[in-house]
Amino acid sequence: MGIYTELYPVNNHLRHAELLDGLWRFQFDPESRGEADAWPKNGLPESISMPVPASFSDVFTDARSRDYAGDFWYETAFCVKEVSPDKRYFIRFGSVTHTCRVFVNGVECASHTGGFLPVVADVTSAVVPGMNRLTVKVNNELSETNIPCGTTVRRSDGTKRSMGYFDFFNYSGIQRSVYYMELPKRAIRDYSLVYRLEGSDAYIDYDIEADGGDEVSIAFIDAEGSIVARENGAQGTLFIPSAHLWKVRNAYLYDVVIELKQGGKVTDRYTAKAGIRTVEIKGESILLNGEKVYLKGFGKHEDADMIGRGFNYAIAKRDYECLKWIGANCFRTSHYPYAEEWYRMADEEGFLIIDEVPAVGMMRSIANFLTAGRGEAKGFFAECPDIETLSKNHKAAIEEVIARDKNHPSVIAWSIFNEAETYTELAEKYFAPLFELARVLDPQKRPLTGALEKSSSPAGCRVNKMMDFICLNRYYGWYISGGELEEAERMFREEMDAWQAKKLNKPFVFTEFGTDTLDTLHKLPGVMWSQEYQQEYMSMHFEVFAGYPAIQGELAWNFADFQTGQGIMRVNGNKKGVFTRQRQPKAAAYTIRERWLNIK
Ligand code: CKX
Repeated sequence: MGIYTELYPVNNHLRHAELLDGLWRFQFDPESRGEADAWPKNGLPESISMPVPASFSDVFTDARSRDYAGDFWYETAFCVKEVSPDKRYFIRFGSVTHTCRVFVNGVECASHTGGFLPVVADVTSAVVPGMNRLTVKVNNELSETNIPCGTTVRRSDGTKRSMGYFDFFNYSGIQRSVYYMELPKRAIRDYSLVYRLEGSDAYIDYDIEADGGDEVSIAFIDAEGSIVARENGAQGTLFIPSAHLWKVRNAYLYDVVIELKQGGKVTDRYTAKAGIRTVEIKGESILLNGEKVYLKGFGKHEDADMIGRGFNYAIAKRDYECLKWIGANCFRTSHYPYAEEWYRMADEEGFLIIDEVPAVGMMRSIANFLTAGRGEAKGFFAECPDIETLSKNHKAAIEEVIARDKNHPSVIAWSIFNEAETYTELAEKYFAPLFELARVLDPQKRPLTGALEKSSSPAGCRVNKMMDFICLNRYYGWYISGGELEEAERMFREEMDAWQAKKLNKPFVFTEFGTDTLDTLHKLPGVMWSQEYQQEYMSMHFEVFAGYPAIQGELAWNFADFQTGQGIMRVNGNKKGVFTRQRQPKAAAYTIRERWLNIK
């Protein structure tokens, strides 16, 4: 089955999972002296307290700390009651942004590159009974060889400044929950489920990976608590007659119980939720359980006041309530995989997710939104200093996101990139093996896509042939013909006619369209940045969408206003939210709601 991110932590009499969230110790290390000075062994010498999970930036009141780039350290302690030869001990971080090394009692136990997927440290050989010191060295510098792409420069005073080739603040730190886990020495490591429907019956091909155990079993339990299917063996097929299907905004979840026995005794048990559903692309349609589905929703960010990109249940819950209120059924995890809790909540609420890897910024441009919005991208791959390392990190993200999210019914597609160069031979060569990899790795063979900016034109794009459905990010009426909606509509239709003429026989989904809008500005007639203009812009798009049957989804940009770097085009962030950063509706939210509640 490939790599493990260790299964999402669960607690039962055989598995122990303890949250280490709270106030940790924290220290910047601009001269990178922490290792030479043995901080992992001796402790952080001048630390301050820092909340986990949260981005570090917005808790500070000075700009240098907020914008810090370089090495920084976190430290906490955890308790191991007894060290048993029958157990293995782990620390599991939801993510550490962007690279890290993990030490327990001064011993290095793991390192990881990539800031949006789990970091799992097997700390078995480093723990002692009683209190243990956990130290994490983090680095948040951006480069062209890791994703998301960007660059790190030095200011005249020698301090570092990271500049993303992307339009969101480079929030970093320990932004997701951290668990201390005790697992049986021989444990259930991974499982995958693949669904086939025949009439109202479901067949579930399963594959369980467990340490040295062939006495493995799996059971599906329905909402009433009855076991509806059970099989023994690491691989096999479960059969559920008259199965309850997981449907859009009408989710039915079964409990899955996987057990590992040794000598007739249960030695490990893993429990999870599962939703039975199929996803496929047929011609110009997206089918869920064989039925057509039209995607309505947003590109989002993990972004909020104070906590930055830190996961917070209340914010996620509010977001789902706003999504329900407005009539959405889908979102794209632009531009990186989100905290696992988002997917668990989507599974429960019946939302569809286009799961995106953090491959954003493959375009050498700091004001990338202008470059991409106007189709003026000059290319990236030809000058990338080390394309092999970039590709290795990109592949690792694909591998890890599929390993982590493959069993979520909410995940209906993988997005391999956002707004990358796609119109050169180099780009084609770069992306072909990545799409291939994703196809091989996903047991459910979900559709693959990538979000195309304006330079990826119907005539020039060489990557859309690898995609099962085509995602377009377009800004007619904003970056192109801003304030001129009639002219914008004409140009928009021209491009759509050109796509239509290609007869690709694939669905199109708009993964971005929107206008920066100030929640304080009203103007009649509408002008750019006013709430009225956002409404008119949306209405124009809805008319265009209706004219092209291949368009099978509309994910507006963005769900909510979000923080970006500073610049003359950004007023304390990107204001394309249909909701404010505090999750209150702008006027366009009502226009959209009126439409989406009426699209069945
Ligand atoms: N797309 C066409 C990527 C997003 C930006 C969005 C914007 C751009 C537009 C480029 O991350 O926020 O400019 O609003």
